Amino acid sequence: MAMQNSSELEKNELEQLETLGYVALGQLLDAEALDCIRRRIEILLAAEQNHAGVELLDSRNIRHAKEEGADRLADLVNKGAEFETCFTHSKLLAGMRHVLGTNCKLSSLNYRSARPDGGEQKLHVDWHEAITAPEFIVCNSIWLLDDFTEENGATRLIPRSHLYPKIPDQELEDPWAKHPHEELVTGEAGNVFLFNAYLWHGGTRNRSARQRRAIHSYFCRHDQPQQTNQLKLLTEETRQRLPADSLKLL
Ligand SMILES: O=C(O)CCC(=O)C(=O)O
Repeated sequence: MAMQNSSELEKNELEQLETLGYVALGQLLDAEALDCIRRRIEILLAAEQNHAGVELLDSRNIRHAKEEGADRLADLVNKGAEFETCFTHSKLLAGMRHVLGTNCKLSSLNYRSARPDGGEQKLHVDWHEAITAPEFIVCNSIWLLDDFTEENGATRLIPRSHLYPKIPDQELEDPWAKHPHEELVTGEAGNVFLFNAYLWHGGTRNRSARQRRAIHSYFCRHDQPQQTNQLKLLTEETRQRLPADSLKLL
């Protein structure tokens, strides 16, 4: 693991990221920012309809199959200034750089909402294999746009599993089943969790009557292809708006 220490995260937070595979970054979105993001998302969902999420590719660059029970939006970099903080926040970058090295870049910035009675996923990692090299290649974060509770489809994760030699599909008889070591990511809207993308994780079923919304800000090592080709998709408007430091992350 690259060891980019940063004053933005405490030593114990970086240690937790290394040993457990995830860390809570705290409340990084205030009520006003949350409101702006939620309103923009409503507008995008209404505008994109069946096309929502079409830019989404998996870790082998294959178009993501539509997920029953969940709504998706992709390429948020080009879809509003509201989303900028989700890939430029200094605490997020400190965590990403600690795992991936200083020159890491944004791989994709997407939205996912678990609809009532939907959202259940098998345990998986966000890469097609377990870690094989001494360094990690991808790292993810989840930005809570609603409170995440035991009932509403909070993400589950298995602490320390980023170091396992196998991925859930190879190791588990039933990756959909409840895992004895799973923990739920719960917290108030506005909180952010950064997790090593090799950590076994997945959405759970939303048993509430309301959607459970989140943004995933996913990074990769500098020498890796991005999940969304950010420079190819970059619009002139976004290029003009973003400061040089943020553009570098793309
Ligand atoms: O939104 C969530 O709770 C997890 C989503 C996830 O892990 C995925 O879509 O790969």
